[in-house]
Amino acid sequence: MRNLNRFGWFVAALLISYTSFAGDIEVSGGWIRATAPGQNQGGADLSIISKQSAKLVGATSPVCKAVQLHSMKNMNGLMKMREVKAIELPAGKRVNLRESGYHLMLIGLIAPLKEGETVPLTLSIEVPNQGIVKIDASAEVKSITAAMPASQGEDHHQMQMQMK
Ligand SMILES: [Cu+2]
Repeated sequence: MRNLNRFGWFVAALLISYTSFAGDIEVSGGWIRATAPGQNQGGADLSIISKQSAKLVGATSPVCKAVQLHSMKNMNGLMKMREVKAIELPAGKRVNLRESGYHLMLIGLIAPLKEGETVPLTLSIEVPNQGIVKIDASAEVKSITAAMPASQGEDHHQMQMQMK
């Protein structure tokens, strides 16, 4: 999974749009907060619509060492994150990661993320009868103070990370 996707960089440089299509799957609205000094990880959000039921099973990015799928749960007032193996994409339904209690965790950022930059992401989506489909997407780096959607306003940095 450590495949540095140079082609992804190239595509990201050409496209200002944050929507990408691959067959029957559309990815849009990707974004991540700019990082604070010393911060080497961050959570990215995006939305996926798949015409047939599928599963998001992984992601990579050239800007970090690894990308994990994380779920976020409120446990006795503490937000806890943990890695999940897959995120279900019901047929025809728009799945926004944040709203569904998930995010992409970019771990081991190689350089700070600055507002206005574009982070290339390659998503691995398991589609019945097609195996794993790779989709190039991107996330816009927004201001460090950019707010999460209303119900998910908890600051990512303050969450406890619970790894198996
Ligand atoms: Cu996380």
